[in-house]
Amino acid sequence: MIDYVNAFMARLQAANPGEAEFHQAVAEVVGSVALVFDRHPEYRAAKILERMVEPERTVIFRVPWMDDQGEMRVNRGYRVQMSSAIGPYKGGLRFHPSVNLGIFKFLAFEQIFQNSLTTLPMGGAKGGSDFDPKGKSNNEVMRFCQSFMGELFRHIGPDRDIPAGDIGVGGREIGYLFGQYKRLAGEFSGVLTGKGLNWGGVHFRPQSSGYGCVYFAAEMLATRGETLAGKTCLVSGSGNVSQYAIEKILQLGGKVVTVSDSDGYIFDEEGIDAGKLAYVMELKNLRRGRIKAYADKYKGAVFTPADRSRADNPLWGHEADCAFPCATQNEIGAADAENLLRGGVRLVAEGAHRPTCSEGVALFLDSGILYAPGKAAGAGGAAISGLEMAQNGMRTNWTKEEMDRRLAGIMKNIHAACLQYAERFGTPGNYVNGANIGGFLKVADAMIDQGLV
Ligand code: NDP
Ligand code: 2IT
Repeated sequence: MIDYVNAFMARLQAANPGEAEFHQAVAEVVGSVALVFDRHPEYRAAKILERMVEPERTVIFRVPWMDDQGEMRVNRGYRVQMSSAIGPYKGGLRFHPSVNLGIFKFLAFEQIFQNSLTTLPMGGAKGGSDFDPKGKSNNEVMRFCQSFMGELFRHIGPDRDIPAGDIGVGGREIGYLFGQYKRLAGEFSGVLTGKGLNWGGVHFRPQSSGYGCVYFAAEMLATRGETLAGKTCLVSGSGNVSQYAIEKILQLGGKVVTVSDSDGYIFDEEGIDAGKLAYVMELKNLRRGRIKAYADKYKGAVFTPADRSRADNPLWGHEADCAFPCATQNEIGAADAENLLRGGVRLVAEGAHRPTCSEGVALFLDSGILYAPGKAAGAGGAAISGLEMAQNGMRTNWTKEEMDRRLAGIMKNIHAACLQYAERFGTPGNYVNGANIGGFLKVADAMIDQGLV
């Protein structure tokens, strides 16, 4: 089997040169799925993996727009429609200067498995642009979104492809994108998720990714007879996922001592309480400020600027019980993983997609700590998006309590499925194998049922 895995990866790298994040994501899945091929050669014979790593469709387009000074600007737009085996394409839009085709392929590939794990009928996709919303006025963001949707609308639809938010795309951007889709398509439909509450959105979508990640962590701790109460937690990022991960950790009695953005991180030894979290939400969501301001307001807190020349990020060097990486891919390098283990971390639950590098994942798995990959622990957002699609189709409106109950139930089921598949394929307690195999089998069976697609 090792020969098959090596040959598969060599072919993938040759066919997709320079796409390091995509190679990394596929390598992990191939490693897990090899356990399935050992017992079920029919999946290998049907070339399921070979088909899954080839996007069904990729669209790359020009996005021209005008800034407030009247200057012409141009960015690049992307949509990678990776798989529609179990439902219409589904996945977020990311607006960030660091993106490229390889990053969207990695994210769209991850989304196939994450969406499959939710048990809801959604395929996998991802898209976005190298546009940076930071420092732009609302009008600039609106003009950009309108131009972006001017092309994207041809490729999406409520039964075809349903984008959502991701880094740099929140409620404001979804509103502008939806408004433009509605004009161009001439229909009011559930084409995007993360919509406003009074125009088709669901209660709880903003909370869902962060809350879901902490519900998953609580399930993991329960397998060892523990809870989050009294645990010290490191959280990275200060956006949508981080904010609500912190809120839920606090509700479950944990203590959060870090928060970050791309400029650096805050260490608050006293803990970020509900009042300080409200300040972070206001700073980030309304004033669109930088996290550094936290240390000006709360004198006990220390801001450490990001230093990309260092091999480690000191945020992960603090002593703690649990870590919740909720910012971006590869934010936990090998040195960070070592520091986390040295600092006493016993649980890592990923809110972001692949925030831990491959060496770091191997270290966590070897150490025997509780480690959950983002495709499982971060699935709450996708799950609630799936319910938003159902709500739109039924022209109904579920209550907040109903959504929270469903979210907790879905995270519990994903947790149980990960453990069950890990056990069945001979690696008990390995959430990486459990998530990859559980996500894979449902999609693979659908592909076999549907013939050569
Ligand atoms: P936001 O844009 O709301 O927040 C992103 C946070 O991460 C910000 O604090 C941002 O800092 C920081 N960040 C982004 N890029 C970098 C970088 N290159 N280096 C350091 N910090 C960075 O995004 P979300 O909270 O929605 O997304 C966070 C992660 O969670 C992503 O990996 C996303 O794919 C994943 N995710 C999102 C879901 C959702 O529903 N929104 C669902 C599941 C997963 P700054 O402000 O400086 O850019
Ligand atoms: O990464 C993610 O799960 C998202 N950005 C949200 C996906 C979705 O369709 O809601």
